[in-house]
Amino acid sequence: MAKIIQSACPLNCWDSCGLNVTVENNKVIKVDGDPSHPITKGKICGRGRQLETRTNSSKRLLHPLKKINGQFEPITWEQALDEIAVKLIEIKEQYGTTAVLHSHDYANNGMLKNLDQRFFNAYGGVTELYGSLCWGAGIEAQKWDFGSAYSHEPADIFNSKNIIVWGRNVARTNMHFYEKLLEAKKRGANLYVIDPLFNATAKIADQHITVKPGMDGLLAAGIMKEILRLGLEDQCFIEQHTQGYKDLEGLLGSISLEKISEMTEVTEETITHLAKIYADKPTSTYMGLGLQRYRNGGNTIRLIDALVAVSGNIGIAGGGANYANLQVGQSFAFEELTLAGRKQNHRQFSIMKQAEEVLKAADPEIQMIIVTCGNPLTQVPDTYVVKEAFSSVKTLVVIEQYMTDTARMADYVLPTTTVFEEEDFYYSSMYHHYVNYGPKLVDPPGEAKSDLWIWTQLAEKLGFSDEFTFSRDQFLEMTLKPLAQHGITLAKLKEEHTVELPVAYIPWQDWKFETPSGKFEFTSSLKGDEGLLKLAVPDESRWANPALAEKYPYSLLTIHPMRSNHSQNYHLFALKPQLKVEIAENIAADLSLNNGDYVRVWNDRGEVKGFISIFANAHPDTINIDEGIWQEFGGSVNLLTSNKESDNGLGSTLYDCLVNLEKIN
Ligand SMILES: Nc1nc2c(c(=O)[nH]1)N[C@H]1C(S)=C(S)[C@@H](COP(=O)(O)OP(=O)(O)OC[C@H]3O[C@@H](n4cnc5c(=O)[nH]c(N)nc54)[C@H](O)[C@@H]3O)O[C@H]1N2
Ligand SMILES: Nc1nc2c(c(=O)[nH]1)N[C@H]1C(S)=C(S)[C@@H](COP(=O)(O)OP(=O)(O)OC[C@H]3O[C@@H](n4cnc5c(=O)[nH]c(N)nc54)[C@H](O)[C@@H]3O)O[C@H]1N2
Ligand code: SF4
Ligand SMILES: [Mo]
Repeated sequence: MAKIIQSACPLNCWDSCGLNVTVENNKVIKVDGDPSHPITKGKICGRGRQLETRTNSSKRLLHPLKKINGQFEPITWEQALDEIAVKLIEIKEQYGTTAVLHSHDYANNGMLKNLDQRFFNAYGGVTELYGSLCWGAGIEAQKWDFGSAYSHEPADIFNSKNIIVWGRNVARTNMHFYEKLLEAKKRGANLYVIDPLFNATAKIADQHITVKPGMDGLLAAGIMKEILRLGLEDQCFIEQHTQGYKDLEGLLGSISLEKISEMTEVTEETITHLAKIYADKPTSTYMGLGLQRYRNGGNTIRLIDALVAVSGNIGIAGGGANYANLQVGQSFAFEELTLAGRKQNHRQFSIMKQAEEVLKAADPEIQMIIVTCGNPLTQVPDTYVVKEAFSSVKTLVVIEQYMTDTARMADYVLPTTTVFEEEDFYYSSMYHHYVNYGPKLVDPPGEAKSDLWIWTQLAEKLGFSDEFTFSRDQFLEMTLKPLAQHGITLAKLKEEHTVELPVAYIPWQDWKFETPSGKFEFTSSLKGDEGLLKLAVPDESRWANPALAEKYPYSLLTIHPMRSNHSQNYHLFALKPQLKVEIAENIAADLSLNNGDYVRVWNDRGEVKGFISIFANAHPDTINIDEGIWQEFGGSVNLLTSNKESDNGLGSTLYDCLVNLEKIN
């Protein structure tokens, strides 16, 4: 008999939905939304529904594989784990444990996915990645300004008179926030969308403001200039709760509004209009992650934070500089779970430049890469270099559900479970603050095993099995310890399936910031001279590099796909996916291109080919190709992107990318 069981979406996504999963005869039949979830209320997206296909697909990896003479051969788990363990022991003895690189991302939001760190720490400490391809520049920026990156609770949007969605593709990437926007509009709020693309959220906005990609920091500076000129700033907040205001005034005085309008390609009139909207409080700002994936990404977010501060929209209902919600992750204990104190050796590579670092590494050279929850061959910038690096190491181990571009390169591929085949709980530090429980619903196919099982077996072979003699429940309980005082236990989570975490609904309401000064810092006291705000521009722009802009006149965005979570769904589509090159109308006119034309897009790093789709109302000279597409379908788009880090070192510059384009046959 079919049964419907509550579960959770594990995907790296703003929404962290509650699911209702229909199971019959040890098989997942259907994935739906859980109507009782307080935020996601029974609605889910296509990626969530596709978890059924992700679980049942005949393309699943079913057996451990070893590459022998260039071909994958199935081997037993015993052989695979024995051989990997022997290599790990030899590497430790000969080169030291940091000769192993752990390459990962966050493809699964399960708490127990963090146990990979426990394994590597107990092994002795490997080369780890720091920074984030995703949101790194902005998180660091808000740490400098506020002390941390916190968002208002979802229902607070109904207190906003004006809502600014700044570079977040809400209708596509954050569907439950989109529903809130529709409701807020119905209740009378005005919605403004600032984005180079006329996306589905822009379509419901009262006004869509297009901006030259990467120029949002300057736009924020222009809006602040106008706020000051019109005397609309919040004097009281500035005087009592901020530091570095004089520096900010100096910076704003160093550039004219005319120049800002020229550089941002936004009219002076629009900038003045936005100044009035910010002053007509409460105005909330919801930033996306796209707008900080530039060389100047840290400064961009800091200037937007400064705008929210100057206009007095911090710590008030209906306001906020909403970017991420780190309060969620901070609710749990990680020390005991990951055994951070156990590592004896330590080396870090930036996640952006991991490939370049592998190629450069000496003392010790990288002997082995182990990949978990990531597909670097499609997702990490500068794919040529990633390919070179990942094929240069002696042993590449990839723990995967599918034969991805990265898995294809591996020496060992270890088949792992999907969400419904193991127990865990799931959360996202991006939007809402509810945690969802996901029980084990079905057995994995073939010989697929959970990541935790793999770590446990390897730990035994390496002589630290004691660190893994805990049940799943015991591991989960470890992380929930700080929540016991709030009555949140594993038993409660299992019973209720979704539990609200004790976080601030309106962050910074007491205006006590987590910065060194305790104030909002226009000039960060964490960083010396580096702490001053700057009017920075993207590296690949006519302002920073006119010669490059001459050769490559178009800005390339590679935003997140509608129907796939990054690279996870393309191979499961009924129709073979194609690479779509979306271009602004002026490019189509200049190059006489029509929908469906086959084109080559290139720069000094690489090229991809695909089919034209003309994007109405996009900012001039802007191109988009959705990210995530596999090599066999025309990818990776990261053949074109740069592995440079953002200004503050912790973010990517994936959208800071100039290209050229031509029609081919
Ligand atoms: N469908 C779907 N949803 C997803 C994901 C997915 O892969 N697919 N991934 C999830 C993950 S991991 C993340 S990080 C989030 C990301 O969520 P978002 O931040 O919404 O998505 P991105 O695709 O990173 O950024 C897209 C928006 O930023 C705009 N943008 C780009 N450059 C600029 C700029 O310079 N200025 C301004 N103002 N706007 C700019 C783009 O035009 C686009 O509208 O989405 C999550 N949700
Ligand atoms: N050009 C460009 N590049 C981008 C982006 C962009 O906007 N443009 N976005 C960036 C962003 S925001 C992010 S977050 C990253 C995402 O980068 P990744 O996290 O690397 O991308 P995914 O495709 O989500 O997942 C990678 C793999 O993890 C596997 N996986 C899923 N669950 C599990 C599990 O439980 N265990 C194991 N071992 N594996 C699992 C999946 O099968 C998948 O193949 O990409 C970044 N790259
Ligand atoms: S991918 Fe995001 S929106 Fe879709 S079901 Fe999962 S959590 Fe919900
Ligand atoms: Mo992300």
